Amino acid sequence: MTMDEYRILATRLVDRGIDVEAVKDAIKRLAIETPSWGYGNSGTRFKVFPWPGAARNIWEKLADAALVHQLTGVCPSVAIHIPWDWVEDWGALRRYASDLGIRIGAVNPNVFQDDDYRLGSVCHPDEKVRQKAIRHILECVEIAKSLGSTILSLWFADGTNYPGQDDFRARKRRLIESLQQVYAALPPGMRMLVEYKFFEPAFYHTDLADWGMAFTTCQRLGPAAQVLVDTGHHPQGTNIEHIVAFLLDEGRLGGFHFNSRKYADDDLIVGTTNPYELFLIMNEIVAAERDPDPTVSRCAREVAYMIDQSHNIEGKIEAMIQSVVNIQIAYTKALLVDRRRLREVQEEMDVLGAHRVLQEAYETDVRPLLAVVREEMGVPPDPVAAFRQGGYAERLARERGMGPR
Ligand code: AFD
Ligand code: MN
Ligand code: MN
Repeated sequence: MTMDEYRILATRLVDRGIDVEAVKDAIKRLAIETPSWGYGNSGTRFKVFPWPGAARNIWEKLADAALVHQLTGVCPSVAIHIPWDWVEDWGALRRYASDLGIRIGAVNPNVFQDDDYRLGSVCHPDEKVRQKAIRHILECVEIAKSLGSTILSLWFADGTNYPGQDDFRARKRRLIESLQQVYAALPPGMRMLVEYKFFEPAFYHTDLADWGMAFTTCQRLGPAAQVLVDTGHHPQGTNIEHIVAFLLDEGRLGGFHFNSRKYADDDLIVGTTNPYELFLIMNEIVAAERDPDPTVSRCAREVAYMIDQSHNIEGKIEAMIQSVVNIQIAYTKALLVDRRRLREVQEEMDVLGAHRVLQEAYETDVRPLLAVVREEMGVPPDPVAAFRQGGYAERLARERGMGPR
């Protein structure tokens, strides 16, 4: 990108009445959390293709996350997953992250891989299994406290594979009773984000299958419980931006797990299969940030932008940087929507006029603007190119080899 391209774009934006400096400040404020599990080898149930240099433990995952933050300037926190990222000394991990210039973000309990969880965890028919899951989640609350984390990120694989296997309503009540025990242990300032998923690994029903079930569960728990929208967790054709708007208006949008889906929970790089949907999601958030209702505007401003992807055939770090860039592009385009004009044409019930206001923002190539913002932040104007030209992948491959499969 050249300065001439930026000047031409900035001039056009000013002509459209856009405060370019305010847009640049908003871009700099957008913090994106990367997941520790995105840096290690991962795959599908068919195969894990090891990647040369992939992180082999939490220390290497944090080092890779710090590199992504160094090259993008907007990824100061890393979500961790317990027990995958278990360490003896949480204080040492917190200091290690801090020395790298990053911090630990959301803490994700794992109540889907232990053999005891074959028939579920917090919804399991056996009280002893439910209590085991609750104890693990409570332990994660303590870990979050010792790491200075303010987000407990909950996803449950709970569900059934056959009609009649279990009682839907009994499972719903077990879920609420279990989560009420966790909610009671949340320290002030910590949020519980409740994630839904319409199927997998349960194939007949999932206990938290959609946004409505997660929303209702959060309402039953209390104000520190909010919904986590994983963009890969919806049936084909779902209008995710409408769900986002509804949750924002209720003050219950806690955050995202960003990825792309073509058919199911494909965990692909966010913004690659449907960048328009990502823009429309960001458009709802940017609009809500300006809502006169403080519940709505505060919720929008506190959204946790977290990536949750599984890079099966591509390099982990490059994929993560590309994800961050794609999120920044969508958010920047959403900042360019002429909201006053949009409201005017909506009130005039000018159907296509209103649609074109969004299109005008979406069709704007914002890369020159992002390049200048990055230079002002002291990071490379093209972080993907910087990674590819920096020799990082080759060095890590030499140092780490192929890692665990
Ligand atoms: C899987 C689940 C869900 C969860 C993630 C991390 O589908 O998205 O958030 O693992 O535990 O992708
Ligand atoms: Mn997720
Ligand atoms: Mn998922």
